[in-house]
Amino acid sequence: MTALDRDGRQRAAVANLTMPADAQEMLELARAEGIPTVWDRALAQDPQCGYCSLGVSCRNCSMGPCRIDPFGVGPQVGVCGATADLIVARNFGRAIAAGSSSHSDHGRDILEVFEQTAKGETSGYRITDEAKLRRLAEEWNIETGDRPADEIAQDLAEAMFKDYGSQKSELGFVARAPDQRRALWQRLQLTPRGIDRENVEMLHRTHMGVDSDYANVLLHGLRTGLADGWGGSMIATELSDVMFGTPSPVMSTVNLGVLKATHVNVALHGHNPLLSDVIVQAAADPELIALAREKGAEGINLVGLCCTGNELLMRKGVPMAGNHLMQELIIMTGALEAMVVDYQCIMPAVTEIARCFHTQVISTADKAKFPGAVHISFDPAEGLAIGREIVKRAIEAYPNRNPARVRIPDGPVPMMAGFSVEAILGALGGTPQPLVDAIAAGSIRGAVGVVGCNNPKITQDYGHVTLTRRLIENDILVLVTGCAAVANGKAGQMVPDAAAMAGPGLRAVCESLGIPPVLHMGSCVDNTRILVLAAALAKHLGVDISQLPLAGAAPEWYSEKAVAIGAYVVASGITTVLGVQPPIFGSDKVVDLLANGLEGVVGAKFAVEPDPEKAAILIRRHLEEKRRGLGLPFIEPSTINAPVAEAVGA
Ligand code: SF4
Ligand code: MSK
Repeated sequence: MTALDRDGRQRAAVANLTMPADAQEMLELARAEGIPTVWDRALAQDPQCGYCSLGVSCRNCSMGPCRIDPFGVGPQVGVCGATADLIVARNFGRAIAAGSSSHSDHGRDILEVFEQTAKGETSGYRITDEAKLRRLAEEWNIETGDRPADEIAQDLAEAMFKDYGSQKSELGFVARAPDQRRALWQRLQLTPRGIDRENVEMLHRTHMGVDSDYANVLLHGLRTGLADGWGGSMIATELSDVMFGTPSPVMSTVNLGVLKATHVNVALHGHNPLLSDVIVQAAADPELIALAREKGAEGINLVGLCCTGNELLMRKGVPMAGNHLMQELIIMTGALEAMVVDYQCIMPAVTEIARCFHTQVISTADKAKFPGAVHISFDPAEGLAIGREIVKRAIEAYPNRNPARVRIPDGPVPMMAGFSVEAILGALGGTPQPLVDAIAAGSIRGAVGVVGCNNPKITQDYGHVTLTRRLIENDILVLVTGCAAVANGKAGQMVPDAAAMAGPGLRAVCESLGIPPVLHMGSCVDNTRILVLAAALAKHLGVDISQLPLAGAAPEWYSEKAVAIGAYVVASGITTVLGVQPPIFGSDKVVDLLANGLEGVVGAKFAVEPDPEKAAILIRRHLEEKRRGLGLPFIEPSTINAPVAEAVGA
């Protein structure tokens, strides 16, 4: 069924916009109530600017803004003389720097609280995984012996803070990469030096009149991405494990059905686990549970959204309400008392839709305020008290709920999460050898990281679910993070029984280990776990990462962080397929370098393929090529071709 929006534009049927049934139900409700959502705003932007879509517009200085005519009739250079190649490369480089800065600033926030915790200056935090702390300290050449954990942690924090500066020639975690890769980075001057340094240098290079060689700008883009992947993001992941626990397999549930009509519902949204961890502690406080009962609720129900949700799901099994495009639809249930947000991927629109309900949006990071939200400033020294204050506010909102407007979609879906590298190696008996054997024997063709967001340009979850399904049918192990993980969870592809959906080789491996064919490795910053696993496999075999049958895919990406991830994954030697066209097609040279030339430089490249069915074929062929390079046997393509819509009941 189609309908017109407020301005008379033709809306698509909800089934064309989103695949999961819970989202379709809530989107129909939003339409019936005349409440606009992300899909309406996307329609209102149509047609989007063609210059910007091609990447050929520039507003880096006030002689501009400038744009290049892609048809070759109008201007072919900006006021300063910049060509389309340079403008596209500079825009791409700045997107990498923005994404890398976002992850790395998140990492620094964790690092600061880690240091304060080691000094005994926080409330509600502790070192949970001391064994991991000691392993990390040894890796960073910090004396461990029988020194107390807090002392070791302070030294480790000091060493990691230095990685943010510009004093070093190489980041600490670069030592994890195989020797061949490190030598290549050294030769190409891609070895990331300081996290802040590479990001700042990218902004400097892309100022008018600095780096005017498009290829040189793009190469620095790779270095900037590497500072994220092997720097800021990796610090975020590893220290989060030390403070909140290294994930191990855990069963939970996913979709809007995780909300409870009888409970005070609190959604934790964003990326940083610092505040949400203390909220989990506060929600278990008997005094607050008693207060919730006094107000007429049966208890307090915490649910996750986006990557804060993934952090909590991975470590504590907190149920997951949904991915990126669910953040407005969860408010439509009328059963959400509070949405607590930290930062990244929080649409400013959530406060507007919350005004139609009793939902309180509570912002917590001083660097991310939202007009219309209540702001409760996060302070780690008062972590637990702030967590309690937030939960109390949610409880106090419960009596304002209108029971007549409550509509929670049925049936949460079970999903398994918690596959840290430690958990995966643990399941394999402490060594990657069984995985190597399975790949060599052909039971597993290879492994692919399917990661990234939702984007209203693509039917929500369709790209993730379809690509993943085709890969596992072809005996390809899939590693997921971020919103891709949530999409696969909703589709029922992340339980051990989903092994039945896989090809015979992968199925047998999963059944023998009791694991799903799609492994949840965490949040966006946790893509570094995939790097660590790839590096461990390569080192074990004595080859470079680029020789392994691996690939990356971001079928529904939207964020600058995804561009940074793509940059470090490719620069680490893993070819990556994007499902949404990046704004680079205004320059044939940039496209040629990223989609072809890079292969000869870093042994990997980007590809763009919006159709996940075709992307799956492209990736399978890529893995076959890598297998051939290692002298491994060819495996026939799968003949299974199950309709993915059935998997989600759409
Ligand atoms: Fe125009 Fe050059 Fe200024 Fe960009 S940097 S806005 S292309 S003059
Ligand atoms: S939350 S960056 S929409 S994966 Fe990490 Fe999802 Fe992408 Fe945000």
